Amino acid sequence: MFLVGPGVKAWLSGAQTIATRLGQRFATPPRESRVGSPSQRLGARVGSPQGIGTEANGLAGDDRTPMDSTGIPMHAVTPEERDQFEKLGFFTRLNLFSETELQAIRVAAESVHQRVVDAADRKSDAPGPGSPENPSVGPVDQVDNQKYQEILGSTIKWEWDDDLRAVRSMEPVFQLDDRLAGVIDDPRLWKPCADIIGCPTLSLFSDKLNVKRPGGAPFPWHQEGPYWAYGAEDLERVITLILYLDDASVENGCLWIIPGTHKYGPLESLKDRGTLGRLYTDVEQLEEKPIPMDLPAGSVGFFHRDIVHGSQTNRTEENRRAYLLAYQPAGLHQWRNGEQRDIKTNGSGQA
Ligand SMILES: O=C(O)CCC(=O)C(=O)O
Repeated sequence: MFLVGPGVKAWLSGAQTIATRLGQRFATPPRESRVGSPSQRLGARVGSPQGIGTEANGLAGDDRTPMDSTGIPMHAVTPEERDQFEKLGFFTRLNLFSETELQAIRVAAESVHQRVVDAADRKSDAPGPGSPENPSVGPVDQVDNQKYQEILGSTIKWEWDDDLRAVRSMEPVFQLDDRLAGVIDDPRLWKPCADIIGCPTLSLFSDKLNVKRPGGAPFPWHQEGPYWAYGAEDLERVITLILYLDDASVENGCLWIIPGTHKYGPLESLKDRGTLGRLYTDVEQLEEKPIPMDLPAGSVGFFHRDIVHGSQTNRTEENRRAYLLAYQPAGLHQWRNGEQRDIKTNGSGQA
């Protein structure tokens, strides 16, 4: 059965408007897709490991940016990082979170995943979708080969393959676990974003947990900007990041990005990929080459909302989990649920 619920409909109609507005901006003849082609392995080298230091994370004062012993703000963006962000649309920082911290975040992620699956399974026994017995679990909306469901206040994207019975992504998710809420307030994550967007205090725009199980499906090439355009209050000042909870490799489906593509703004979408094609980027028009963001667990990639990115199937036997956050200036509302969640600038982030 083809079901599209109100949430997904609103999302798609917003995306359609954007796709229509973009029109025929690029007339370059199609070329072979480059995912999987030989690439520069910039991922592990472009980052700078400064700002690291779980133990050296010393927060000065209650309500201020953490300072080092000389009064310089910690976690601040370096001129090199800023320059790279402007030119290429991203920078990375390696090993920002320790194994102990990561383990706590993984436990939180798995507990949330289990709650969602349990809630959905209980729902399957209930008499029909959206039943009053369980209002926190909505009906399944199927769009092309993807299934969406509202569960416990989160939009769940299920794995394409029903046999996996796993979630691909959940957004928002921090409301389900305080340990994730702590990560959002971690200055190692928000401070570089505050510097890039030039705003000292931030609010959460979106938080998303991507649980890529063995065999987990790819994410086609896309940009975040067109997804977010119709729901953001200050799209120009939304910045996003990926925190890897597991080592991310080409084999297990790390993120791939196409450096420099943020400069184009929203790009033309795919015409022949069903309803969702409007949200995927047609990469045949691009000269730039993709690179894998293959980084160790605990590393973070900060990237521009319009950089083209995607990922491949997890072809290993291990999980490839990641927590993705997007920040915006303080006082604005989240994308999915319209609620306001300002960043606590005294957050330690200790999960
Ligand atoms: O986690 C991944 O593999 C892809 C993430 C992504 O591009 C997204 O969630 O927008």
